[in-house]
This record gives sequence, structure tokens and C-alpha cells, in this order.
Amino acid sequence: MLQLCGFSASNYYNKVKLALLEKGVAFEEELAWLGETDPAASPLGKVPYMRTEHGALSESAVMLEYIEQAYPAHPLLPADPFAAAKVRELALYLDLHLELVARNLYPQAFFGGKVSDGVRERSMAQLDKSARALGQLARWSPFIAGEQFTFADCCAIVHLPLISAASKIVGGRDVLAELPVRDYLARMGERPTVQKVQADRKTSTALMMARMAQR
Ligand SMILES: N[C@@H](CCC(=O)N[C@@H](CS)C(=O)NCC(=O)O)C(=O)O
Repeated sequence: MLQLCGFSASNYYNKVKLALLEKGVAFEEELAWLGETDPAASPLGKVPYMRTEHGALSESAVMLEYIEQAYPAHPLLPADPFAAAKVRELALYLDLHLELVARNLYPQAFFGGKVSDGVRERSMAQLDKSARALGQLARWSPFIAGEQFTFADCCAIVHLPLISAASKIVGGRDVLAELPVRDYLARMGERPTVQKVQADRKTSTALMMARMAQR
């Protein structure tokens, strides 16, 4: 059976967990906090990583592709190659041009640190640009890439709340305010899979904070 390794406070862990739940693929969760990961499975020490019957995989986007090919039932990509490419495009924008940029703000937004004025200004400017790009690519009808729940929803559901919160807390305004993110997330929050991910995230976040406070 597949083993998903990491912890449920992590948005990238939850991106993969949501895909597995939506596809109905059986999996086990193996708890690995940062600093306690398996270096043979995750060379950069990041979570999530995954153990399969063939070996380990790191990088959430790669795991989604593997799961999709290895377990084709309940597809998370359209059958049409171009439509599938548009989903991958949106997923990549969410990971790379939005979440990874917002991540620069997390030390101050969520972990009691401070980011420099330069980092804050550069990140907010890049996020504004990326939010406009997201507005151009996203459909929200009812899913982020259109009529089907896809990889892009697995990214959006876990990343968008963090991007909004980090920009609001550190930059003073929500860079996603012009987009229909609230309604979209409320709609997605009706799915039992998303409710499960969110409940586990709350428990795991409390544990993570308690661990950090002990240090
Ligand atoms: N590109 C990676 C990003 C994963 C990632 O950044 N995970 C965070 C936790 S949410 C992490 O492991 N951070 C620790 C580190 O980067 O050393 C993926 O898609 O899996």
C-alpha cells in the first residue's frame, strides 16, 4: 500500500492527500516532521514524500502524476491532452508563482519571525502579478479549471488560504481579494475529502506549534 510521509499541517502534504482521497486510493500516513524525514526518500528533507511498491518519490507534483497514471480510476485530469495541459499549467502557477512566493512571507505571517522590507515589497509585487495571471487562467466554474475536480483544485484548496492570510498579515492586504476565492473555497469545503484534510490539518498544526514552543 502507498505510504504518504510528512505531516498534515503541510499544504504540499495535503495537496497529495487530497488527490488520494478524491481518487479513493488506499494509503497509509507515516508521520515525519521536518528534520525527521528519510534522506533516502526525500533528498532535500522536504515533505511530503511517498513510498510506493517500486520505491520512494519526492515532489508533490510528481506524486500527483504518478498516482494519476498508476490509479486511473476517478481521474483528476481531463482526457483531452490540451485540457490536461491547461490543468497542469494552472497547478504550476499555483505552486510556483503564488505559493512559493507567498512562502517568503510565512516566517513573519505564521512563525513569529520578521521579514525585511525588501522581501515584503518584492513578494507583494510578484504576488500581485501572479494573482492577475491566476485571474486570467482560472475558471471557478465550479472547479478552478472548469467542470471537473482536478490537480489544480488539489493545489488551490491548500494554497489559496495561506496566500491570502500571509499577504494580509505581512503586506496589509489580501492579494487575492479581487478573485472569487471565498466562494470557491466555501464550495470546495462542502466536499467530505476537503473536510477530512482540514480537520487533520487543525490537529497537526496544533501539534506542530506545541513542538515549536518546546524548542
Ligand atoms: N516543491 C515541494 C515543496 C514542498 C515543501 O516546501 N514542503 C515544506 C513543508 S509545507 C517543507 O518541506 N519545508 C522544509 C524545507 O523546505 O526544508 C513539493 O511540491 O513537494
